[in-house]
Amino acid sequence: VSATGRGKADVLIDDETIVAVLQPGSELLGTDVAASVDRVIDATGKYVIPGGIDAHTHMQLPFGGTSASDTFETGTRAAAWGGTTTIIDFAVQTYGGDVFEGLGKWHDLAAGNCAIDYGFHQIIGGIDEASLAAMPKLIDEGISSFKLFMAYPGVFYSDDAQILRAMQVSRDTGLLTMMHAENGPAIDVLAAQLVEQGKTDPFYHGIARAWQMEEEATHRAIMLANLTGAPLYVVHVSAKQAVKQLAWARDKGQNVFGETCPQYLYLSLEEQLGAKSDEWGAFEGAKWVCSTPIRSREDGHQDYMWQALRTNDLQMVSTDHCPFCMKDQKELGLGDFRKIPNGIGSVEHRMDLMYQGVVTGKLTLERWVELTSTTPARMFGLYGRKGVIQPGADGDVVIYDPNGHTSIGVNNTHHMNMDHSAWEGYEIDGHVDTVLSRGKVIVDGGQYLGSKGDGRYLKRGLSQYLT
Ligand code: DUC
Ligand code: ZN
Ligand code: ZN
Repeated sequence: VSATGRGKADVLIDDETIVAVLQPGSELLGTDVAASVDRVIDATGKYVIPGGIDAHTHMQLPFGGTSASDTFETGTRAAAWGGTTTIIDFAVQTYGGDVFEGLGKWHDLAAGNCAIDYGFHQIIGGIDEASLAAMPKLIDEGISSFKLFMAYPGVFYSDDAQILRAMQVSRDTGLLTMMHAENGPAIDVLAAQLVEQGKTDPFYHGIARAWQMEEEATHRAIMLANLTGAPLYVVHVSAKQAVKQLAWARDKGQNVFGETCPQYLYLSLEEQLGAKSDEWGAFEGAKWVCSTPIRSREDGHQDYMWQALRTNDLQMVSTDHCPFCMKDQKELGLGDFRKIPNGIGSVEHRMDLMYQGVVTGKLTLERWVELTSTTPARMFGLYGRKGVIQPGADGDVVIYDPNGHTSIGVNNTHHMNMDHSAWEGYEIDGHVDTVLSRGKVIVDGGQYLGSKGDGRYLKRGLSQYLT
């Protein structure tokens, strides 16, 4: 299955590289291919797809007084289990810090530890003369995109003047501007007022981060991009109103893109409000605290997201994988939702959760591949090597069994370094059987066969969606 069609074929891999896609039983240079190879993997009755590309992860991210609980080692291994063979993580520069020092730190964390190939985006958490001057040089480092935050004042936040200046660099260089679009200063006021009223449960996180805050920031980002001519990619879109802003800008011809995440397609504020456990009481809802927040099902956000994926008003699905344990991490926010570290762990489940869109008739098989692999490769300058099964591409191949079954959750031994799962109890029609990373079988028959350090750093080119 590719983004553009499906058919029966044999995939021939030599060492790390796909060298041919052949009609079944065909001959190559007069030899019977199947008889002359070292190993045959029989994928009869299953889908052979390009390995998943999760273009939004945060391994080991320092956040909210703690750090995301998956290391590059545990997080990329979990990704491999779930049929993802490439991640693009976010290196971090903070206010007053040096961009290349931040990047160097991320290289140190990842190098030699990853199960699958990885690239980086650069978070610019402090726009000043030094970081603006450094940004164009990121391209030589294989980094063709940077992320700004309209949220989190005092942490990663950029004001409009800073955003404008960074977008001018984006326009001039072809670096893709990625935006966390939420009005952080207004959200922080609402959040403080809720806490003052004694509304401290996790559910109020989503009330403070109202859809108006996302729609407004998305519109502002679009207009700043329009003015400067910067290409814009809005991350983790969760409000239907924000999607409408993106669609409006795209319909005018602006080079704007949107990503959503599985949590915004499945999880809801209503379920978070109703969540209670013996262990945690209403604080159970902390498992689903992330930003942008999960939103009301009654208001139709989830249905709208699925539709937008069909109609290409949204172009990609990434996870924003940013896991925290309940113990010692999420529980920092007991009594004050503002102190719950924001994030959900899903890197292992994205391919399965999105495949359910195929099972339920919301997506075609081809669209599934496009949203999870091919468009991410094109968007972030990896296409040709990644995101496609064709001669010359890396041998990143997943064999997916539509007749298999996957029970998700920590009690079903997920591989992420978390003491809970936001997805506990989800039952998947389908199963990741075999995963190849650059020709090496790293997951097969329920066994992990890879090793730490298999994954290499990917220098990315410019986005293939630049106009
Ligand atoms: N959102 C999250 O949920 N976690 C990390 C950062 C972010 O923007
Ligand atoms: Zn974000
Ligand atoms: Zn993120």
